[in-house]
Amino acid sequence: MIKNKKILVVGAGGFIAGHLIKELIKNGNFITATDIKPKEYWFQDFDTAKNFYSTDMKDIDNCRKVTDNIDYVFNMACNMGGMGFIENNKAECMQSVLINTNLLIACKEKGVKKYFFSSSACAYNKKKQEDVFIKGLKEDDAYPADPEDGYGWEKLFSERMCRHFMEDYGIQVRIARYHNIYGPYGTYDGGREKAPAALCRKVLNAKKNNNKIEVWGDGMQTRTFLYIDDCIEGTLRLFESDYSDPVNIGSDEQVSINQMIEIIENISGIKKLERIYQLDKPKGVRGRSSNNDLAKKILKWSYKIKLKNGLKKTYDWISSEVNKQGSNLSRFTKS
Ligand code: GKE
Repeated sequence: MIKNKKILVVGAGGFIAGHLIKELIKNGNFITATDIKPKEYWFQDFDTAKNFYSTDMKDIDNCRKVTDNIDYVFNMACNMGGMGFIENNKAECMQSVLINTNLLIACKEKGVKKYFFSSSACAYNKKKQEDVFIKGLKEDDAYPADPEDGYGWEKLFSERMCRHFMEDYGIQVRIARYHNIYGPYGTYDGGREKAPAALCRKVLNAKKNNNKIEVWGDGMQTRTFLYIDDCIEGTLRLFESDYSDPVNIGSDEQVSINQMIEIIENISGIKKLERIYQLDKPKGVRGRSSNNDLAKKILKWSYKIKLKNGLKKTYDWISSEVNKQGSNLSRFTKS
């Protein structure tokens, strides 16, 4: 367990980082938190973490300012979202490479000991994800390189940048490839949302109007989805391990989008909705799953929360948010 350390979390206003900071504070660490979004748009608030900076970490001087007297850095920052965002903002997504590169340079200058990089399943070779149900992707399946356009290339390039900073300058790096993380405080509207939250929102809306649900693609495409609590546990175990190559932090509970919609319909108690399949919408790969053999072997970690249980918590949270504030888009649309 990481305790009593001075930790910089970059991308602190985002979904995963918000949950990570909560856990790090609980374990008695001193957090410096940065995000490009103004603080009122951060997904979670942390009054107990004294140092907040709303600043652009693509700028190396800003990276230098916040890495003074820091033990560990978690780089959770990138301009991203679900397929609806990354398919239409490739140049924007690629620029996140500036955050990781400048942050590593600053860490090297300031003598930061250990560095975490949040990579993604989008780093995997697309050609290995062309069938609906595929064998879980193993870490070596990222090569030969053919990642998701834009966002996936940034993640793969930044993984290698981390590796070379370790080889050449000795900074310890830890790299997780996240497989579609979902849960409360995740974006559920405004264009950056991923499928679990988007479909929860759509089922909620369908209850209020025409009992129809718009689905991107034919609904046969498959994914695995990891609940946020499992993600944080796996992330902290990886960080505390001595393993510096990329590791899958994901689930191997592979479902089609149609199957996920059925799970959400059962959670909501609504009768079966009429599916409207939008074949022109962003679809990403045809099939994806995470092979967790390496995480089990080196981290003694695997996910615990089954999709139906995680979706129940997510659906209930989104429902309460929508009822509380209408759709609280303001927090999710400010970039
Ligand atoms: N976002 C969204 N919204 N996706 C939908 C919807 C909808 O209303 N309806 C169906 N889908 C389908 C998409 O067409 C895609 O085939 C699948 O759900 C998953 O979409 P997603 O969650 O937006 O994103 P992907 O899993 O394809 O890719 C994401 O993977 C993550 C890592 O696993 C990336 O967008 C990143 O968020 C990240 O790299």
